[in-house]
Amino acid sequence: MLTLVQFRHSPYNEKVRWALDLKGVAHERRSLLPGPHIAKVKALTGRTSTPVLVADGVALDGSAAIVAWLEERFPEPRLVPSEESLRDEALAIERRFDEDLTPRIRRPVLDALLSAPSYFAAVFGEGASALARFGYACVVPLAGPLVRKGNGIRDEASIEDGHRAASAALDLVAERGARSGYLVGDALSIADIAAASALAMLVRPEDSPMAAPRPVAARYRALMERYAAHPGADWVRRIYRAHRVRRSDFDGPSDRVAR
Ligand SMILES: N[C@@H](CCC(=O)N[C@@H](CS)C(=O)NCC(=O)O)C(=O)O
Repeated sequence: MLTLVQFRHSPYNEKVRWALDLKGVAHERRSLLPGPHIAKVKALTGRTSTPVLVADGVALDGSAAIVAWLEERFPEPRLVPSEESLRDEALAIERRFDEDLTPRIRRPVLDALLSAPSYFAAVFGEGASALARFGYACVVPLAGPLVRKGNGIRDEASIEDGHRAASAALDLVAERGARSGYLVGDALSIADIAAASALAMLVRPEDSPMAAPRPVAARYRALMERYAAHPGADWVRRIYRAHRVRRSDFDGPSDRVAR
């Protein structure tokens, strides 16, 4: 059995969940809260980042490495195009999001969430008991400086840089997605999944695992509204509607989930 150790609301975790769901891979999900995750994840990989996929006692981290591992063992449907030039293009877009755009977009997102500790707890603790969420909301302000530091949120300029990344990413998907509906070639690939998972932090497609818990905190709602009318946000909603379903949001074993 495979186990995905994850955060519920996170672009890299969403990317791996999406690949697992499309490929119909039986697995168990274990959701952790940011902060308390550190000791548990360190014990698995020696590092702290999620997602972590545990297969036969071996733990693998890094969303791109996990998707490549899945692609090799569960080739259908293909998420990495077989034609060489399309493959290079798709992997380059995945890399651009993973290494540049996604971490920068995350800054205004985390900044808005940290300004509302109980909403931060609602987002990351979705599915946990009300008591657990309340307890977590109390410690979020203490963890805030660490989360900010770990995500490069130093000052207003670093948040503004995140907004520039958000605009660049939305322009990219609006432009490239206008041809066939997909970023590379004429079928869904890891490029679409990496881009849509990252932009889902801002767009929060309804009826998806990345939907924003209601009621949405005011600063976070303002952030969502800032980008809602961008044509790139339409692309994200379209990709989610066509290729992602709410029922893929679960904790525990996947065989208990209705397909
Ligand atoms: N390059 C990594 C980035 C993963 C990452 O940044 N994960 C964040 C959640 S979005 C995380 O677990 N942060 C907590 C930490 O690193 O301790 C990947 O592709 O998986």
